[in-house]
Amino acid sequence: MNKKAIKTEASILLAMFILIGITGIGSAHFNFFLPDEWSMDTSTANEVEIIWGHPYEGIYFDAPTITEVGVVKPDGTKDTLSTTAITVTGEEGSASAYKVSFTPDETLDDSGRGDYIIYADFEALHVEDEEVTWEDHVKAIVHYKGSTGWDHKTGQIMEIVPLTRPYGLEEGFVFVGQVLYNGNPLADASVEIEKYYPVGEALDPLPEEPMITRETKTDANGVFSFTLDEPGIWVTAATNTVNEVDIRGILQIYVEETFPEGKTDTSAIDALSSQLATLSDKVADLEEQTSTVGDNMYALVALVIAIIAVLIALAGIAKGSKKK
Ligand SMILES: [Cu+2]
Repeated sequence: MNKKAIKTEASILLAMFILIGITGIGSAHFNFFLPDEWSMDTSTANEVEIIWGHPYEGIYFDAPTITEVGVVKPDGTKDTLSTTAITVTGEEGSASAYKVSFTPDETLDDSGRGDYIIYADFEALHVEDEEVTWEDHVKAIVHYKGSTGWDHKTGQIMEIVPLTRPYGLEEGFVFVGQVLYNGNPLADASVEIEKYYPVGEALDPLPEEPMITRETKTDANGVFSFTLDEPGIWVTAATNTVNEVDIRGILQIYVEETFPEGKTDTSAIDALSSQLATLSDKVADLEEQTSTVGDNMYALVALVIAIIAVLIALAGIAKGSKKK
């Protein structure tokens, strides 16, 4: 092999390493839920898919074994649920997943109105490619009419308890949560944050890894916060590494598309319009007078300037309300 060939081979290898780095081989796997509905109006069955993969990129893998799956009801009691095996199709092919279904419990007080926390615990799974062993404990809050129970604890070994009510949120809200390990606040823990995109809807090309999976840490009381800057489903995962196993508490948060539009406040426009009408009348008066008194020319110029200012203000308000 001549020198040139060796050089070419070396450049190809270097290019491959760079590419592997960019495409994010190191991006995080998460177990996550996809319920039919995040906010229920009727006491009907809510089907929940349970998927293992990269929620941002829409890449799915065969799901790890579930040890327990259930729902914490608004009164704090638990029902376990049974899983059905399903197949989901992601960006890079299909994978085994699960489905569970729950219905609000109408035998409870207030006909079962309140918050239902779906939770699932998984067996530890070693992922060769990423040289990590993950053991996930996932939860998500589904709202059914009443607002009691969203802060209930599931009692999972690793758990994120929301301090901000995790629904009725619009983009721009700040989310605050607390991480518990064995029921005690976990200080200085890493919390990863990643948005879910339906298959085929992620940015193409993908942004760099730090923009796909964000990270923050818990304070001395196990508390963390971050901004929900887009509508959709968010996956947050707190990690505690014990005996080389990454034990994770995962909480999902749903952010509404947009809040319904309120009535437009037109009071400022109305006030300026009436001012404009008054000024126009004065101009008309002055025009009559200027034919006889030349000194009033200055007053006329001042009034015209005032009218222009009011028109600019009106244009500003119109632009502002359009933006909303
Ligand atoms: Cu991964």
